Amino acid sequence: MQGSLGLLGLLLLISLSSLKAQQHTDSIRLNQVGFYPHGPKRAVVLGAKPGKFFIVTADLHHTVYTGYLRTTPGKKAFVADFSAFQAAGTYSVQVPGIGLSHPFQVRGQVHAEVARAALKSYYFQRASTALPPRYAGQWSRSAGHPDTAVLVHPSAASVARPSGTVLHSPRGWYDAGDYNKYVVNSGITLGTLLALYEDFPAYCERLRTNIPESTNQLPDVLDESLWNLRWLLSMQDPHDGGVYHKLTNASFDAMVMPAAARSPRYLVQKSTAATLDFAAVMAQASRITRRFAAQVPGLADSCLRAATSAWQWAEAHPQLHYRQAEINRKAAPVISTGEYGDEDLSDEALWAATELYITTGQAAYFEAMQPALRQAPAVPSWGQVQALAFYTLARFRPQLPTHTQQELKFVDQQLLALADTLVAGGAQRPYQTPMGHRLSDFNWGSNANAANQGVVLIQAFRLSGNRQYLRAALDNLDYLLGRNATGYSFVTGFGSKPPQFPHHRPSAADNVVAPVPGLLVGGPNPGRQDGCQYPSQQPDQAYVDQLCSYASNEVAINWNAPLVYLSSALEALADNLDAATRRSGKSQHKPGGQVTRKP
Ligand code: G3I
Ligand code: 9MR
Repeated sequence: MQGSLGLLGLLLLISLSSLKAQQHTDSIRLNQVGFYPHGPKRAVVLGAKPGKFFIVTADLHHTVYTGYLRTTPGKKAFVADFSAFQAAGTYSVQVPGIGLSHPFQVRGQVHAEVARAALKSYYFQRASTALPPRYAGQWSRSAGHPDTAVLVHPSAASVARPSGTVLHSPRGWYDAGDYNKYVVNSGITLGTLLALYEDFPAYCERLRTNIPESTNQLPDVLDESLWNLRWLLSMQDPHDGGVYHKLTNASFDAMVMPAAARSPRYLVQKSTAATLDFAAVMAQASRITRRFAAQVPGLADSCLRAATSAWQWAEAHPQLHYRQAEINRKAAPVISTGEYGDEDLSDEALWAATELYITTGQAAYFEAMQPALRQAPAVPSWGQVQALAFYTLARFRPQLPTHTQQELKFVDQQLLALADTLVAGGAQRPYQTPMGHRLSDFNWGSNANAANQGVVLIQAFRLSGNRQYLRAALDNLDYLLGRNATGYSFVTGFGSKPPQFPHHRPSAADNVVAPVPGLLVGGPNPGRQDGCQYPSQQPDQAYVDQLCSYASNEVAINWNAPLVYLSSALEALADNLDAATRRSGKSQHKPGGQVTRKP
């Protein structure tokens, strides 16, 4: 008895120690999903000394590449650059004295599944419908929030629709970890997803996500967008064209499944921000759905009518801000859900005017675009959408009338200038990314800044053909998938160390161990407004994978959209990355590294 226990113990010890020998260190930070065969490949190594690093096969039997660590300025970290290694397979980086990195793949279409899952996540966010196992797998669930009897809140009361009027406003996507539906945030989300379709239509035709509409003639990204767009149409008051700011509970639902959340829902005050964002998206959707008149008859016209009347309402009410505290002083019930308040609407007005101009060609909209057109754009966020107007102008400029060309040159120049500020100094930063170019990159939803910077860089590549922008865009995807100061891959279900406990009600309440996949969490946020325990307060490390952390670990539709765009665009453009690497020397004798042996 004793002898056999001893043997068992010995066996256990042997297997534990070989497990330990193979344990992956957190000190080597890299994209945990992988790399394109001919693309750039970098890992950042913490706590290392100068010396060699190795690329080893997953079974640890072969060393396939040997390189030298390069120090970063400030000597805070070392970079292992193995771009010259191009053979497909599964590998780890090994650094003597440090250990073995998380495994990664080298292969073509290495981010295809990330892109697909990031888009599919919107299906999981659908309100008012059941998600059957056929489409949702282990995350199938019953329908929640029918939104067929929504109440007009006193703040939204009008003669035609007095307080308490019951309205129909089903479908749409849940905003985030909560179950409310906010027009402003839907605006930038749809604008970004529709921009992906307009910039990469052929790629979008191939991007299939196994949703109920996958078998129809529309690309899935459009079908998914229509789920939210049809809800959005119902947020407009047909009597005057104004758009309600949000459809919301009075306070956030408990951490329960959608079907178990039954609180009354309200349409609150109309706002200029919501109405302008609505106008922009409807104008954009109108020109896109016009190409599919056979599949969605009449929709293009409905969208354009909606956009036009929204624009007119906003012209008549240019500064009607949604200020929740003010409303709560006057009206009941008190509303305590997300505010999405914005006091500067010049960018929303520019965006709406631009989309309407591109769709209709009417000179009045071109005039309305002045003078905001002359302002330098910023990386987009829910409250700052000027860049979305610039993306649209850059896309359509070649088809616009000659008299506009001089003025619109500014757009291209400014987008390139913005991209240049993102690229500048990247090599000096510890993680070698545009992300972190300013300390203010790290705020609530910082990961969306990384993704949106990536979108700016893709735009700059499209305008200039300069591959430096494309590589910088990939740097930010590498950041999101693990080459960052936390060591997490920030997309649920991807990489070896992804978030397990996102602030996402269905993931918390569904009794499934794995969270809903394809969701980008908010990321490092030194503001720590949730009051949870964080392992670090450093701006780039202030992240905690805990359910309580809505300020760093929530998910949101406006954060996922630039991830969908960035990962899809890189998939669509990956050949250009290849050529760039080959041009800069395909040599297996590149300084600093050598291919040791084919696996
Ligand atoms: O505007 C000020 C700026 O003037 C100031 O310099 C800066 C310094 O902190 O703060 C800026 O305000 C920030 C605001 O976002 C605008 O960027 C606030 O600090 C910050 O707390 C606020 O965070 C927002 C958060 O809601 C709280 O309102 C996030 O951007 C926004 O993504 C998030 O959205 C929530 C919804 O309300 C509800 N649904 C979930 C969703 C995701 O968490
Ligand atoms: O779950 C809510 C999340 O979606 C919001 O982003 C966040 C900030 O508005 O608030 C969360 O709800 C919390 C509320 O603000 C305070 N009480 C606890 C709630 C759930 O954690």
